[in-house]
Amino acid sequence: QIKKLSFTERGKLCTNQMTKKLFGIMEEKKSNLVVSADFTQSQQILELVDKVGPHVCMVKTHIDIVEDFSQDFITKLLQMAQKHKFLLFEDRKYADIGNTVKLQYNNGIYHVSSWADIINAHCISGLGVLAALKQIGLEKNKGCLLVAEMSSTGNMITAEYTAATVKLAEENKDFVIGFICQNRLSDDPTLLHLTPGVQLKKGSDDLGQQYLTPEEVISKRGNDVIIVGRGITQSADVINTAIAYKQSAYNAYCQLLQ
Ligand code: BMP
Repeated sequence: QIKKLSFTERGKLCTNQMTKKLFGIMEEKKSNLVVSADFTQSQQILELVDKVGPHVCMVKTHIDIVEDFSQDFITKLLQMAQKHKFLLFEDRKYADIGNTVKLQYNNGIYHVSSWADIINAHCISGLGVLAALKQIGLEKNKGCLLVAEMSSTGNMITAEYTAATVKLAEENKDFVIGFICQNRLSDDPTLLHLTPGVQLKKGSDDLGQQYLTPEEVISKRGNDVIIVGRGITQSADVINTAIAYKQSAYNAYCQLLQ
């Protein structure tokens, strides 16, 4: 049986300010739900986050799928984040050599480092990717998640790769706040386990995505946070569906409390 500390207790143990902040939001809103706002029009994203904002600890974006990107959109997104008290996670999965990743994070048209609280990375290219992201993110008090496992069928991540990623996270807790994963990978209560590939019913899509239920992800597998995209965004009743996911993930976590 997996046992967990409460979000508040875990927050107290954190020296990383971003993790502390996130645990604070999770406790206050009783939410370990992240919504993945995978729409291509900025208005759709803003409407979605205004509805689900009160129920999520974080909103995940793929900023490079937005067709009408503008600075004004970012300004409004930041206003929503403040209004509803959630963090912004840009799911860019940086994976190149350090110098390139640094430019991708800081420059281009998106200037991700100026607005995203949290980003993520594949450490496939070695230590440079993390060193580069840290050079920019650390002084801005940003956080980074490492992709340690994936939800998609046939993904090429091996157990050795996952273990090496966990080691990197544990050695870089000044910047790394946890993992994108399918299973609980570290006993360290200050590292977060965030799991995508979640719907209320187990299943799959037609392009290799595999879904587990919130109960399976949180209480059986011991992860901390669910990331839900289409399960919420394609629902006819976005608000009540978000509430259903929030309650199911939160109740599943509460069952594990020591
Ligand atoms: P959906 O719930 O609609 O399947 O969306 C899942 C989201 O999580 C997508 O934005 C996807 O890019 C992301 N994701 C994933 O599905 N599996 C992973 O292993 C890692 C991800 O970031």
